[in-house]
Amino acid sequence: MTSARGRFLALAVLVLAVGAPAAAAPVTPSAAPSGPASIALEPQANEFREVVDLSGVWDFKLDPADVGERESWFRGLEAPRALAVPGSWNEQLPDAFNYLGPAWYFRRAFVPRGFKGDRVFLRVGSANYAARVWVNGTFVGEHEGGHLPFAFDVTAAAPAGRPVTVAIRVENVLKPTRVPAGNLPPGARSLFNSNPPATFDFFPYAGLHRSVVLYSVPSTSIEDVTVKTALTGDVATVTVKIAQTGDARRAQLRIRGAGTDVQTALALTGREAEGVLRVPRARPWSPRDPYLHELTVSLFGPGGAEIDRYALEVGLRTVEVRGSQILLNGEPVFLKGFGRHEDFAVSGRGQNDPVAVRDHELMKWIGANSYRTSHYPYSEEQMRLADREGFLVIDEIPAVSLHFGDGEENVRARLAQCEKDVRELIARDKNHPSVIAWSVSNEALPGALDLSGGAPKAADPVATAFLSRLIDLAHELDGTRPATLVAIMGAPMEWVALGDFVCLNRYFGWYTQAGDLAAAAKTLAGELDAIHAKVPRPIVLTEFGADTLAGDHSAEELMWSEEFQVALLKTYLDVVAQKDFVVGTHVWAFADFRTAQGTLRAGTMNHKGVFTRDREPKMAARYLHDRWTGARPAGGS
Ligand code: BDP
Repeated sequence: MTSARGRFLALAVLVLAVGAPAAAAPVTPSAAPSGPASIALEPQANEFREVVDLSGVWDFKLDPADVGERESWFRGLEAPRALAVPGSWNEQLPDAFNYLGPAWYFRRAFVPRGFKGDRVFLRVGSANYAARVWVNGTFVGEHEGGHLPFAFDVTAAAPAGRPVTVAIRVENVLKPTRVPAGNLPPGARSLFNSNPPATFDFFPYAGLHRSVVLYSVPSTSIEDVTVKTALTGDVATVTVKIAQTGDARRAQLRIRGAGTDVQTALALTGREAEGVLRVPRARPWSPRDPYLHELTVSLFGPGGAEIDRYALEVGLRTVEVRGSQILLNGEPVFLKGFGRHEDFAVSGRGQNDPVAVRDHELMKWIGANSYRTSHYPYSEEQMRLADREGFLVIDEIPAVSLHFGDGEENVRARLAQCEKDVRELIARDKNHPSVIAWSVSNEALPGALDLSGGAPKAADPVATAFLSRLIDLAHELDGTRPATLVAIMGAPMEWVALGDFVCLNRYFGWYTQAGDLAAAAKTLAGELDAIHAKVPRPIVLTEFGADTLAGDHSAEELMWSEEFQVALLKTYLDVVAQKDFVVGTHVWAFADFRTAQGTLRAGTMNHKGVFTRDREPKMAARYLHDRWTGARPAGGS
């Protein structure tokens, strides 16, 4: 048993073990960059807080010579082009498809008068990959890593009741030290030989992918809320830890819903305090009944008046790994669903709420109850959709195709970025009932890759220590959820064994044993048994699938045809149905998605979708619908 797993189980037994609070630098109003502010609480508007969403069409300019900063482009752009935020620039601008270098966003806005006397922040939902930010011409801070939000205190730079300018320089230059990496030195391990030179199988879209907002909070305010839920019989225990900025002495917690209205007062003697709410006759959250209660946290001033409030939707549920099962609310659960991407024509990786809503509708139609945020954190809106629609989500950091053979310094840089991603992800998503596990990497690459399904080679200890550190960190920050990593075919057993449950991506019958599904079934069955014998924990098959050209048909079930995709999925699901330790099947992928150019990817697309990129069903969608919604007993594969 690894130390990571040992520690997790110990915490799981305690159920309500208290996790570390989200990392948050102290915030001081000042014109100079004060370091990043907490991103734990998504901005919200109420009597005490205001939000101005800056989504829309911004001024934009590519900066291939990288002169913008020297020439003060943060004060305004000469001859700007128009670009929509959120949205990647690559498909909005036909001449910038492959451009990943620096580019500038600029827009004018107005800081509402109502912000007066409050602290004001600028929050960017996602800038891929690195961003530097100016407000009214003043540099306020920078951030590395796509897919996760960052915020800066701009109280001094953006006075209330005045016009404001926001300038953001974004670049997505592919580098070996980034996560995920690109532009590897010759000879370094990479699965893909593509243009742009990514190490991963999805297009490296660039730009402001989620909204940019200005928001205000009172000078004494709620900075963080961490909710943990436990169920004993029909009583739910909701443990709420709050952190404040300022010196309030009194808070109140209140939970409402399903006929419940329970509150408790909380005395504050410092920055943090914890209170417990007991909900009798609780209505637990589950995919079948994703009921959300409303939790409100209020702070009170010295005169007894309410001075700040934050509301949160809470699902009463527990998650646990026991033996070879994953338990939701104490009952074994089977994960049916997909690996997905945030990907759509023109908007690229930009937040596209209509597509997200349709995806969740289609997943419900098909009978899915689960997905993985492959291969990076999705928008906060999608996480809230998952909560309300009842999906069980494996929430993943952008650590795809990690490699370890390019020297200590690069490995160390990537580890630091991965640790930052784990911290930011858990700070952001820790209160979502839909999130049942953290995934700290997808398909880390062993030095020598063997796809045969035979006994794997021994691991590189540096790589094992790297991955183990990330699992440990997830456990340290959140003692209530399992942590895992997703193993590539041929991954060393030491890595497979690091997670609280095992996640495997398998492509027998496609990349190996091409077109031979009988051989694929045999290899898969044998390998599952061999892995379970060595690591007796639940297994989720997190990827399996076949590239399929919509409209290509063949009576012989030939590769690339719709018939072959159905046959391959059936083969895998039939094998899994014989293995009670396999507790989930995520088909790769939900929909076709854009990749970099390369010989493996016709039409610059990965075609393993069960739906096309515009969300039309292939034959496999109907097949899965029939299998997952109908004939098979509950808990089947
Ligand atoms: C796995 C990766 C995934 C790829 C998929 C494929 O995890 O990102 O898109 O295989 O090759 O290697 O389709």
